[in-house]
Amino acid sequence: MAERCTYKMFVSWSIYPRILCRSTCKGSLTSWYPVFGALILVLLLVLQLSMSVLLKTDDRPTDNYVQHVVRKLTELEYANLEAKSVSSNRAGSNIIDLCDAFPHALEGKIEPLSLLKTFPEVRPGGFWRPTDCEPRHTVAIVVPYRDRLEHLEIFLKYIHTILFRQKLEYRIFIVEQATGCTFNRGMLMNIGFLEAMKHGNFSCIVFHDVDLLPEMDDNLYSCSVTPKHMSVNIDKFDYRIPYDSLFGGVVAFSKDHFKFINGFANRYFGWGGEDDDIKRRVDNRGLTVIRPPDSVARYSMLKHGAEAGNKANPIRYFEMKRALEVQNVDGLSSMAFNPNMYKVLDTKLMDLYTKITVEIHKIEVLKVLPTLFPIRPRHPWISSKFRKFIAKEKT
Ligand code: NGS
Repeated sequence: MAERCTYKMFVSWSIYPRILCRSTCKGSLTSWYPVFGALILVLLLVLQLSMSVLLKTDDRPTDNYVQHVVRKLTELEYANLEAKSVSSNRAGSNIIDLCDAFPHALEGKIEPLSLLKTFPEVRPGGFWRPTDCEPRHTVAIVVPYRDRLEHLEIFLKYIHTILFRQKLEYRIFIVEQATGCTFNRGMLMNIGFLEAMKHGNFSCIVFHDVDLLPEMDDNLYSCSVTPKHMSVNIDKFDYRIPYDSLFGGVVAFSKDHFKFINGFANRYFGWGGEDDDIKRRVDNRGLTVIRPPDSVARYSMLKHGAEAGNKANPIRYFEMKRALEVQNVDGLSSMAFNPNMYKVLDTKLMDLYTKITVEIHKIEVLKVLPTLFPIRPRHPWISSKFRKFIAKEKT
């Protein structure tokens, strides 16, 4: 009888079996079965609830999946571009067709000979567009700069050579920070972006360090479906990426993506951290970084000693901790909110580039942030370091 009772309880999963077998079950474990049944039901409910909460808080595709899709897209982009590179220019036609997506002039490795070239076809301000076809991309190259004339001269020759071959409409903006304040790479890029938009309707912006020379001309200086990290393999690091999330050197953003992430953070004064910060901004907005194939994304770095004006930023790691917390406050948005953060001193059209000289006002930059250090320091020694730093900042 007891066996029959057990069977009934499992089949029905309800409290009825207890009523049904009240007369037959003899005060043994079986009398608890309805309680067990109810408990299991409650457990199932809790499980379902927690699953739905988990799914709700992270309903984005997993990183692995996104990376897989992006890798596929990159491969397709590079494979198809070559396939599509059949010349589309019809002889004798007045209509100018779109330039090839992967122009024939691209040779891969850049020969040092090209450095001897002069560029009479570049218009003042460093502007050029092909005349034999309609360019597919309108690109602003923005270079943060201070006191590296010998690098600038070499850089310009390399970059113009490549951009011609890639049949892009482009303009080069060198954004020079006037003396008097610690170098601020991120903010110079933001200023370069805002100033470039005054000179043309660029759909793509490439942010470029002046000491990096592209080695391959098929590393396309145009924008992809997501932000692109172009300087992946640098000779200085033996053509190996030093850490996986590196996003410094040369990066390309569509205009809309750059606005979407609120640009670079302005609060990094001195060397380091601003590129790691923008990578966090990109991730935080659900964008995935795309990279050209390893054989293409190769750069040489020009040698330089440590600069007096660009010492490592001692608080970069602390600032990185609040990267996401202040993403909406610190960036393009704060520059619109407080126009006193910088001043454009001069805009000059040079033979091969547009030179924008700016003055950065550190106090105004830091003023727009909620507080300097909202993160509670965990260790007393950090705390004293903080206090000293804040005291120094306020003077
Ligand atoms: C990291 C820096 C980045 C920098 C990268 C490579 O350590 O800003 O090295 O620098 N991050 C921090 O300091 C937090 S490189 O050797 O190429 O000048 O871009």
